[in-house]
Amino acid sequence: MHDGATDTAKQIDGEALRVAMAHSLRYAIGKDPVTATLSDWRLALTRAVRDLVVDPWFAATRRAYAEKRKRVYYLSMEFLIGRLLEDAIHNLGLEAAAREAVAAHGVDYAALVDDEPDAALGNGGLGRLAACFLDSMSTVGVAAHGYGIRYEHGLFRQRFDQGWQGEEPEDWLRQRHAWEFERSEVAYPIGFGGEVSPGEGDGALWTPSDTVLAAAYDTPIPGWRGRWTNTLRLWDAQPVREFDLEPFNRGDYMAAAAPSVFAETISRVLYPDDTTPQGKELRLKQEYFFTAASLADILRRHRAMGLEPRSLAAHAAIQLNDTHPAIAGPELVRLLVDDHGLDFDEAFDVASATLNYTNHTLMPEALERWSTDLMGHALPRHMQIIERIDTRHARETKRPDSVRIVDNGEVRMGDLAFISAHRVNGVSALHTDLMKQTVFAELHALHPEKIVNQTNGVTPRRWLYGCNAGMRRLLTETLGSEEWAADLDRIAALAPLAEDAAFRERFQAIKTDNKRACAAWLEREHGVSVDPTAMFDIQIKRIHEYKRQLMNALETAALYNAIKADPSAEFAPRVKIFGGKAAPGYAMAKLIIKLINDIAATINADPAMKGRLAVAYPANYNVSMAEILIPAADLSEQISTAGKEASGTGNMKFAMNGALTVGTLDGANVEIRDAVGEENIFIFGQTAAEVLATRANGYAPQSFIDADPRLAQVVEQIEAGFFSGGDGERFRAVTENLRGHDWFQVCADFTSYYDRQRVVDDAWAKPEEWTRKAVLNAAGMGVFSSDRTIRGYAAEVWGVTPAC
Ligand code: GL2
Repeated sequence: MHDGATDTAKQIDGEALRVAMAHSLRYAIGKDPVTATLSDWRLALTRAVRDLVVDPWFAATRRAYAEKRKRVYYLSMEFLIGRLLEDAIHNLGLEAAAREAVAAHGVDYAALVDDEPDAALGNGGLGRLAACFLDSMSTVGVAAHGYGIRYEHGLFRQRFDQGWQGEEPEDWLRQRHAWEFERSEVAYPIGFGGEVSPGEGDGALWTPSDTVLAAAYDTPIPGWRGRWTNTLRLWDAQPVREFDLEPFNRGDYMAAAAPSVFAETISRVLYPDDTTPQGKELRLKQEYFFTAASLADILRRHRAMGLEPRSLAAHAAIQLNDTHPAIAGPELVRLLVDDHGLDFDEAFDVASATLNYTNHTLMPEALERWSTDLMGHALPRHMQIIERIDTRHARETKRPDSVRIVDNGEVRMGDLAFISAHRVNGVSALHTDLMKQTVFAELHALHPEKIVNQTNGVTPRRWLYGCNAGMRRLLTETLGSEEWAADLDRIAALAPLAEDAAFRERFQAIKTDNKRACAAWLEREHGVSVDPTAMFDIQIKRIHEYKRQLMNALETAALYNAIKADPSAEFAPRVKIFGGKAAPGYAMAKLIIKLINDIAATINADPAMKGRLAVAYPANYNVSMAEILIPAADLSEQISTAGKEASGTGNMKFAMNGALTVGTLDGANVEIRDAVGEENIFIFGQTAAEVLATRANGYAPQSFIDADPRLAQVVEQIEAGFFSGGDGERFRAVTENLRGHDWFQVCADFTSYYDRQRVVDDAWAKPEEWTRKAVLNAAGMGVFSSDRTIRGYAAEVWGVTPAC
């Protein structure tokens, strides 16, 4: 591992960067310092930093060619990257220079960095994982391209109207995106619909009825110290011709613009559904659009190196991030057969040796299925190929009827992805085991070598070095250099220091500083005032019934009741913080948001709660908000119904920043417990097996409500409109569900959760002991660096050797 020796990033001092900024402001932005706005200055710094990325970027590309490196292509519908400027500055070791340069221009550095809009090209964990992987592939030196869609509008902006979620379009591209390079010469026609006629051999001639252009935009992704730099290539949908002249001449301007409207719709907006696909035609078109463009680009690069299409698997590994790009199997076969003249079997062998598939959820409703009508209409040639893949698989495995890709008038994309892949992976040990036992049980029995586990990770550059300056300094001083940021295993050296009182004190002081900064931000941006000495108990993630924000809200209300009933009782003073968006069409999730906000309003308005309990729900949770909240957390809520959260990644970010976890044995929580020790984490609730048994034995949530008066009281209060100004109707859907079905077993786990929270209270009462545990949590997090994850994929899925 490196210790600073061969860094390729050009070192530049503050004065040189100041000059570069002035130059960019003038010649790239076209502004003069007198009229420059904060955004102009930000763009100027971005351009100056981007210039410094270019040489290491070229160097990595040259090296990849010279060493004939096998390339990794990461196809993902989502890249939740957030802001890029500070990340690049940190990776390139430019922070001191950047601060000095910005100050020399009389601009506030923090305000400048904060001016960058979040690139919110993703919904949640899956998209953020893709962003962490980009950073890690560049840091460990895997020659890679990320491929996705350049959405004009990322994930919607959330606002609260009297506590109800409202949505506004997001427009991150309104200001120019100074990181990207437009590649107008790289554009591929992508067809839809139309007719297929037989061709030679296995080939066919597809004549699409509509065609759009996929145009490339490249963003360089520099790794740690610029030792390697990869490319994120996002596709923008453009019309093949801007407008039709004939209707234009007639004065029919709407008809004249029709071709560009159809084309541009494809990359207009990110679907805001997290885990539940809507089966909309536009979504299928988006999926095919970016997958087809990416494969065309991959094959072009392969040919440009003088290589035969047959040898693709030796030179390229393609990773399908969930089933969204699963059409890659049939598309690659189509290209190889129809355009390159391979026969079907040969083509399928190449495709299935090149493609790999990551599954991110077990919930059966989340596995994409497309009706054969829709697929046959939108992609007629692909429908033929899918049927052929299906028949071949059934024949080869001698299973003509079980496991069919095309089943009941639907194409099952999970099965298609599995069958088209060389390796299939789950994202935590538990998830991978459950995959083998449930969704892919039959396919696993037929192909026992395919499924492997690659437990998720997060990049320590953004999620520790970048977001927690205090911890960064402490770690660098303690570990002797900044290299821990690219070799997180070094953090294990903190473990013995958990016993050192002086060290604990410094560790705790950093947490307190972060909490103060977070409290000031909450007050300034969201108008909530909280006590920074109270425990910051945080649940931030998409709002989903299986994630059980409802259980947290019920526990909050029960704690409120307990404090009211006995004001002298000892509970840890807490600030409960929630953050997250609900899919706009997910009525129950939106109702849960309103309930949390109603409970918050009731508690925050009660003077008896002062210094004891407060609830904050800042609107519009995003990556940048996470970067403020995570370093300030004392307690991390990871309370999904066991067996439902494939991995989670927020759980890792919190523990890395010294928060303790209260959680179920779900997803990567299991591995976090193993890494930090059972006594340093608050596990509660049923196991995945117990959840299934409870359901199988005729789960009756009412019996759990009857058995716990604390839960019964809260449910009755909600029904009586206690938190909602006497409106007993508002949350009927919530309480009826709790008493009736309670699919995610909130009632079954409530008692165990409430009681565990009181153990958390006891632990909080012993600050030395709490900090000891917090240090041990951070010390155990080496394994949850996404660098480890990428090295795992490199060795076990892609067959590549990292360069760094
Ligand atoms: C998810 C899982 O729900 C989550 O547990 C996992 O950590 C991430 C990344 O693997 O993937 N699956 C999914 O569809 N979304 C996720 O966050 N949106």
